[in-house]
Amino acid sequence: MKRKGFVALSLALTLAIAPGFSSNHTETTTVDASGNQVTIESLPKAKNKGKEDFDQAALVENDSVAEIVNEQGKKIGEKKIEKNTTKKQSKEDKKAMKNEAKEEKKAEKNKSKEGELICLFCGGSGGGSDDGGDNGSGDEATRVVTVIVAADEEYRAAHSDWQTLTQNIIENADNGFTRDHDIDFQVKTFAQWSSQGRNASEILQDLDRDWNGNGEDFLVGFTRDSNFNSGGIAYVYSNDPYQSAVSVNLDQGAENTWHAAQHEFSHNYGLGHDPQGSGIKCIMNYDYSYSVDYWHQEHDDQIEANKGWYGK
Ligand SMILES: [Ca+2]
Ligand SMILES: [Ca+2]
Ligand SMILES: [Ca+2]
Ligand SMILES: [Zn+2]
Ligand SMILES: [Zn+2]
Repeated sequence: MKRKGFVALSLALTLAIAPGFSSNHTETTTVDASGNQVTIESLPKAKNKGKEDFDQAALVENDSVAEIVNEQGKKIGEKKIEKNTTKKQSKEDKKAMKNEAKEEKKAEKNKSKEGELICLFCGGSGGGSDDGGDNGSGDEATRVVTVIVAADEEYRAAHSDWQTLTQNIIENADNGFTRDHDIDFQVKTFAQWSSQGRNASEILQDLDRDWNGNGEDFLVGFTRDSNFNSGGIAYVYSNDPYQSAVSVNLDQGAENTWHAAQHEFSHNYGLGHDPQGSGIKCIMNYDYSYSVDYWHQEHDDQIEANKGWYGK
């Protein structure tokens, strides 16, 4: 599907390809299909093979019903999504999880103190002044953000259960957002997508042209296209985008893919990367992207600051 005539424009406006500090790192500034000035960030593929399948049902924060649509945008079915909170039902449990995560982070911070002594340019909270933790105030309302999932032809061919699988990936990817930022991602649409492009950036732009504009907060693609030369890729916005925020994840099995999805959603909130080798434990550091599900303090702050971009 080709809906928009922005192709030539976006290509013409591709401004720069920065060399970056690692061979895997590419950064491109361009304009997306809705006219946002964006940076494209890509995540290398995982080094380790994570779990291929989910061994338990994902934590689903709320009931919802999603539409299934074909490549032409025509509704061809519905999928009921049921709340599943068997792992942590109560507010108390939620608090406990949050505190555990905070403790874990603090421990990590202390561990990396020695590192900070020799790392003059690590920036930020080197002075040990602590963040005072948790913005204290009890429960604010959870912010619900909506998602359209688009699975490409290669992905759908490999996974007859692609709707359940991608749903589980989103519901794992949002657990960190819910725990640390009270943001609940809900899938509203499952779309059939035909992916085209010579590399991950082009495939991201293809998804943007094909499927953006149906009103959800996030448009996320899942691909097995052989030209997709990355683990995941996303637009990084510097302010609230005009339309859906876009990312694409490669099929790397259940576990690696949900980590990538959480990383790419974080880019959509404006987050960049932490320097590799810095020891900063954060999903935005390539060294930990496939192994942790939380952010370091400054990135937490950035998500809080940009939370209002999406949902309500
Ligand atoms: Ca979830
Ligand atoms: Ca959710
Ligand atoms: Ca394709
Ligand atoms: Zn990234
Ligand atoms: Zn970070």
